[in-house]
Amino acid sequence: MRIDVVTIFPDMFREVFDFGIVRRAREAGVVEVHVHDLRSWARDRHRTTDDAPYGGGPGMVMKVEPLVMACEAIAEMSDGSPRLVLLSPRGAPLNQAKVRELSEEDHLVLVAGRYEGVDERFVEISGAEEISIGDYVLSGGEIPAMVVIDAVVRLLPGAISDPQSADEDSFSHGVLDYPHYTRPADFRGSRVPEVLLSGDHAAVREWRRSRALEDTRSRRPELLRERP
Ligand code: 9D3
Repeated sequence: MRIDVVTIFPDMFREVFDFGIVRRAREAGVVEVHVHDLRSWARDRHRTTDDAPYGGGPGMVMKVEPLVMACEAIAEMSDGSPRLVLLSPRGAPLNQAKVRELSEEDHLVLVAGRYEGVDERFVEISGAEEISIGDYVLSGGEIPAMVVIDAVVRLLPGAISDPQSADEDSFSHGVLDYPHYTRPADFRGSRVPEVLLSGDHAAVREWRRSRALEDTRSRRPELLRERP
């Protein structure tokens, strides 16, 4: 998979791709990530990428021209038309089903917004799909873009040494994960549930299944109601 990011803060991305699964996936040739400075497509002397909103109001709006130019240039870097995503608080909330869908693409272009928002004509002209990572206010789309990359890359074939762990996760089955324990069996009198020490694999499986359901019911009941 190829992933391109368009941002006015390319430096925010440098480090995050150098650790963990994303790094391993890059080294294995499973994914190629390119980060672009939107300012390279700003044509005026000050390389302006934002301007005041028509109709008034607070803050600034990202200009349509550099965004469209950037996406057109990036589309030409690969054959076919990439899947274009704008990270936006107005977007559809990200979930694991969407992550899985994105992970099946050959080429993703992620556009990180800043300021109050992006000129709506960019969305119309480019056909970008708007995605939010949740109902809280961040200062831009860069961290959401990193979230999408992290979630997508770990699903790519070859990114994780044990592919079972990718699909046994929370949300893949619509319930939370079961709780985990490791040594010591007794820490300050707090003991690991006896069944996990028993060696009875069927009993362990049943305990995990029931704790996962129980915890989902008490913490995230809406996951059970939304189950497909
Ligand atoms: C009062 C209007 N604000 C909308 C909630 C303006 C506004 C706040 C923050 C406009 C843009 C932003 C920057 N945020 C993002 O670009 C963003 C985001 C987010 O803030 N939360 C969750 N997901 C995302 S994806 C992009």
